[in-house]
Amino acid sequence: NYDFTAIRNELQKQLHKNRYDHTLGVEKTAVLLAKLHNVDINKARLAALLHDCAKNLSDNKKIEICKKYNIELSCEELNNLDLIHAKIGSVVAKYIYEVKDTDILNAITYHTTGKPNMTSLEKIIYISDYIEPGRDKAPNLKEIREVANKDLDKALFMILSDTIDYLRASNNYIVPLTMDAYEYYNNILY
Ligand code: DGI
Ligand code: FE
Ligand code: FE
Ligand code: FE
Repeated sequence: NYDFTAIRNELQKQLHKNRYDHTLGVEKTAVLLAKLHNVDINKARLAALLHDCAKNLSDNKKIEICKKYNIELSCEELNNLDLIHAKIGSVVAKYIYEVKDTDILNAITYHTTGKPNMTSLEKIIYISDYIEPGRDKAPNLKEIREVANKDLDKALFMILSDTIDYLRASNNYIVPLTMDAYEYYNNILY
């Protein structure tokens, strides 16, 4: 019952060309993973399409939306507004695109950091964001793509691990939720 063509057209207006192309790559990958792992395909498609819908909003617009919807921001988030495009994207999906499904909204909210105990849909969006065909810079992509077809938890953990390594190496602030997700999946897998 969602008009995916209308949503794509709107996103094409809202996003830079490279970001729109990335979005279509995530859509394709998420649909494929949904089929392989028995997840609702239309939910995966919608979450994938909207996951970065707030990515190219101006800083002022992001802050305006946070105020309007009472989204609390930590100092670190205020200093790195790109970190909150996922949270804001979820709010935009809810109030502008009229998405009501909380699994879809959460998949958008947690697509950058991950979190402990994710649903299959949340994992698929997190993983698809990292492995879609347009991505080529991250290490181990070939292996992670193969693992993702068989084992979502394992692929998720590989991405969390590589992301944390990368953030440490570049002296970047690490969101507590990213570490929580890493610890959680490290515990249940190993
Ligand atoms: O929006 P995308 O570029 O498609 O992807 P994304 O929303 O997953 O954002 C990717 C960036 O987010 C990537 O450069 C790693 C970064 N990131 C993920 N977890 C953390 C983080 N950055 C910081 N500073 N801290 C984190 O915990
Ligand atoms: Fe993103
Ligand atoms: Fe990501
Ligand atoms: Fe993305």
